[in-house]
Amino acid sequence: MNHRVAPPSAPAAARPHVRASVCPHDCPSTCALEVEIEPTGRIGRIRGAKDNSYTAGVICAKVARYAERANHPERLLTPVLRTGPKGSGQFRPIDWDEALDRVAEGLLAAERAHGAQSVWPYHYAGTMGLVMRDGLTRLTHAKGYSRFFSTICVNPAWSGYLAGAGRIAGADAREMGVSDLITLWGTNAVATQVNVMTHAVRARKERGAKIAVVDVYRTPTMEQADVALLIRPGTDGALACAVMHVLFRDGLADRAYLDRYARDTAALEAHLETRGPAWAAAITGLPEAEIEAYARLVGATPRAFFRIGYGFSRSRNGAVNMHAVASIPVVAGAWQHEGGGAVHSMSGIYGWNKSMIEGLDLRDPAVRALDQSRIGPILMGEVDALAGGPPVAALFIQNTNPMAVAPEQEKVRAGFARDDLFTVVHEHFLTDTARMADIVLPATMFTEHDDLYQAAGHPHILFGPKLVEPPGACRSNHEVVCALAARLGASHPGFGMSPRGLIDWTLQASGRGTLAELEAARFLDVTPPFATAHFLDGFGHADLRFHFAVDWGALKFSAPRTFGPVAEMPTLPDHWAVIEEATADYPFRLVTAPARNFLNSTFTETGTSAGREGTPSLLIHPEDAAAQGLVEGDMVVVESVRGRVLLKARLFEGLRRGVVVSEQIQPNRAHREGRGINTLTGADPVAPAGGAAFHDNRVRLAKVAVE
Ligand SMILES: Nc1nc2c(c(=O)[nH]1)N[C@H]1C(S)=C(S)[C@@H](COP(=O)(O)OP(=O)(O)OC[C@H]3O[C@@H](n4cnc5c(=O)[nH]c(N)nc54)[C@H](O)[C@@H]3O)O[C@H]1N2
Ligand SMILES: Nc1nc2c(c(=O)[nH]1)N[C@H]1C(S)=C(S)[C@@H](COP(=O)(O)OP(=O)(O)OC[C@H]3O[C@@H](n4cnc5c(=O)[nH]c(N)nc54)[C@H](O)[C@@H]3O)O[C@H]1N2
Ligand code: SF4
Ligand SMILES: [Mo]
Repeated sequence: MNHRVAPPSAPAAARPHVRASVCPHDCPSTCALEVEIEPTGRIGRIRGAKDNSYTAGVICAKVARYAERANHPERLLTPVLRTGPKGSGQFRPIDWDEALDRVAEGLLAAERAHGAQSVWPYHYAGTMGLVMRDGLTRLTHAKGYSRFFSTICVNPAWSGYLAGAGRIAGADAREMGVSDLITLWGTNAVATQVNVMTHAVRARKERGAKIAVVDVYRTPTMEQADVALLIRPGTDGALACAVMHVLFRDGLADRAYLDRYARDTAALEAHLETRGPAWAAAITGLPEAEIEAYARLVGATPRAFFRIGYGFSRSRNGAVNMHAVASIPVVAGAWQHEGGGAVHSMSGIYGWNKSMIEGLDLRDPAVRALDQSRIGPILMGEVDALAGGPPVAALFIQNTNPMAVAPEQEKVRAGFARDDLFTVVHEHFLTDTARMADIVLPATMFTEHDDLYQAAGHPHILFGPKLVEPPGACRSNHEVVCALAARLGASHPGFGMSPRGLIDWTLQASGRGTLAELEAARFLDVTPPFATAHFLDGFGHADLRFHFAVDWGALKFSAPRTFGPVAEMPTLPDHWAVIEEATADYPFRLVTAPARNFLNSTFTETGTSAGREGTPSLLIHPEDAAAQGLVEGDMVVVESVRGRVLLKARLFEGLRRGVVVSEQIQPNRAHREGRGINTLTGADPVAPAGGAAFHDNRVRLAKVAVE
C-alpha cells in the first residue's frame, strides 16, 4: 500500500505563511498567485500577486476561495472500483496497487482484442501545467495508442487568426493600459478573464479611453462598455466587413501601411463595396448608425486595441469570423502604435521543446488521431469518426469531463454506457464522467504537485511548486502515467524523471534558462520586442504579410486533415451563412456561454459557486417569453434536433429577440431529467480545423406543465 496521508498538523509557525503559485485553470489570465499555507498544512486564502504586472493583485472570486475546493468533503481521496451499473455512482475503495494492476490489465485486454489503437488516452486542460496536462501524450506515443487531436476550444479561433496573421501571437495585453479605444470582441472578460478589465479600465481612468464590447447578450462586460454592440450570434463577420467598408470608404484605411504589410488589399476593398452598414445591419441586427459610429471611432483612433476572445468563434462560421475581425486592425493600421493592434492568444511565442514531456521522438504519424469533440460519434462506432480504424475499447481520461463538456451528449452518454468499453478516470471529484468509469483514481491539485505554466492572455512563463502534501491517497497525473508505463511495458526516459526534472529539461531545451532560475524569479516576462509583437518586422507568413484572401484548404494547422465544409469557405472576409439559422420549427438561436462562477464544469462542486449560479437557466427576452406564454421562473423544455434539456426561464432585456442564452456548464444531475446543456449542441466539426459550434444552435421552447 502506498497511501500517503497529509501531516496531521502544526508546523512551527502558528500563523499562515504565504507562498507563490500559479492558477492552473484553463483561463487566458494564468494568474500569478500568493497562497496562504495554514499551520495545519492546508491551503487557506489565495490572492493575486501584486508584483506580476499583468495579474496586478487581481484574481477571480472562485480561485480566491480555492480552499473550499481543495478541502472539499466530497473530494476523491482513494482509488475506487465500480460495483453497480455504469453511471450508478456505486463504487468501493481499492488500494493503488490493485487499481493500477486493473487499469493496466484493462488497457492490455483492449490491445490484445483490437490492437493498440483501440485504446484512446483522452485528456484536456483541467490543469494547464505542461507536465500534468501533456504527459499522457508520452504514454500514447510509447504504446502506439490512438492519438488525441484536441479541437474543443481553440481550433475555430486559431485557424481564423492564423489564416490572417500567420502566427498565434499579438500585442502585449498590458498595452491596453495605454490605448485610447479597447474593443473586447466576443469575450465576457469580467467573467472569463477578469484581468483584461484591470488594464482596460486603467486606460479609461488615466486617458479617457473608450471601451467597446461586441457580444450577443448584455454581459457584465457589456454593462461596463462605452460602446455596446449587441449583435445576433454568428454575425461577427458581417460587422467586421461593414467596419472595414467604412474605413475604406471614408479614407480611414491606412494605405501606406497596407501597401507594406498586407496582401490582397485591392481584392478586399472591391469585395467590401457591397458589404456596408446597411447590409450588415440586416444580418447583425445592429442599427446602421451604430455600425457607422463604431467604424469611424476605430478609424479616428490610432491607438485602437482589439482583445479578441474565443466566444464568437464557437459557431459554424467561427474561423471566417475570427479572420474577418483580425483584419480590422490591419486595415486601420492600428498595429503600428503602442496601445494599438490586437491580441487573441500569446501561445505562439513560447517555442517549447516538448519532446521529453510528450515523447515526441516516439510519435508515429501513421497512428490515427481521433477528434476530441467527436467523442460521442467515436464511442458510438461511427465509421468516419473512427477514421477507418478499430472501435475504441478503452478510455483513459485525465483533466477533462466529456460527459458534461462535449457536444452531442446523447451519443456521448450512450457511448460511455457501453458495457464493452473499459473506462478509467483520474479526477478530483466524482464528475459526470467519473460516474461512468470502471475505475476512478484520485488526483492531486495544483498546490500539491510541481508544474510549469505558460500564459495565453499575456507573455509569462510561471512555475507552480508543490506547496502542501496531497490529502488521502491522491497522486499526480505524472505519477500515475509513469506507474502505468511500467506495467504496460512502455519505455521512454521521461517516465523515469521527476516533474522537476522534466521542467528543468524542458526549460533548458527551450532556451528558457533553468528551473532554479525560474523558481528564484517565480515568473519570467518573455514579451517579444515591440516590432515583433506588432508584426512590424513582418507577419507570420513566408511573405511576411497579413493575408486577406485565404486558401482555407491549404492552411497549415496542426490538424491531421481538414474538417467540415472547407471547400465552401469564403476566400475573403464575409458573412458565411452556414450557421444554424432559426426556422419555423426551431425559432430561437441558443448560445451556451460560460458561467462566471464556474470554469467550464470545474467549481460546480463547490457550494458557493453552485449557489451563486443556482438552477440551470435560460435567459429570454420578455417579449419572446410573453409570446411563448412564459413567465419568470417557469420550467422550459429547450429542444434542438439533437435532444432536449429543461431550464428555468429568466426574463432578460439585454438580448435581441429570437436569441436565448444559458450560462453553463452545470452537471447533468443539476438539470431535471439529468441531461445537461450539451445535449443540445452539435459535434459536426467547424471548418477548417475542427471544434464544436457551442453557441450556434437552433432550438424551440415549450413550457413544462406545473406538477
Ligand atoms: N468564469 C469562467 N471563466 C472561464 C471559463 C468559464 O467557463 N467560466 N472558461 C475558460 C475557457 S476554457 C476559455 S476558452 C475562455 C474563453 O473566454 P472568452 O474568450 O471570453 O470566450 P467565451 O467565454 O467562450 O465567450 C465569451 C462571450 O462570447 C459571446 N458570444 C457567443 N457567441 C457569440 C457571437 O456569435 N458573437 C459574439 N460577438 N459574441 C458571442 C458569449 O455571449 C460570451 O459572452 O474562458 C476561460 N475562463
Ligand atoms: N456548452 C458549452 N460547452 C463547452 C463550452 C461552452 O462554452 N459551452 N466550452 C468548451 C471549452 S472552451 C472547453 S476548453 C471545454 C473544457 O472542458 P474540460 O477540459 O473538460 O473542462 P473542465 O470542465 O474544467 O474539466 C476539467 C476537469 O479536469 C479535472 N482536473 C483539474 N486538474 C486536474 C489534474 O491535475 N489532474 C486530473 N487528473 N484532473 C484534473 C477537474 O477536476 C475537472 O473535472 O469545454 C467546452 N464545452
Ligand atoms: S481562473 Fe483565471 S482569473 Fe481566476 S485566478 Fe485563474 S487565471 Fe486568474
Ligand atoms: Mo476553452
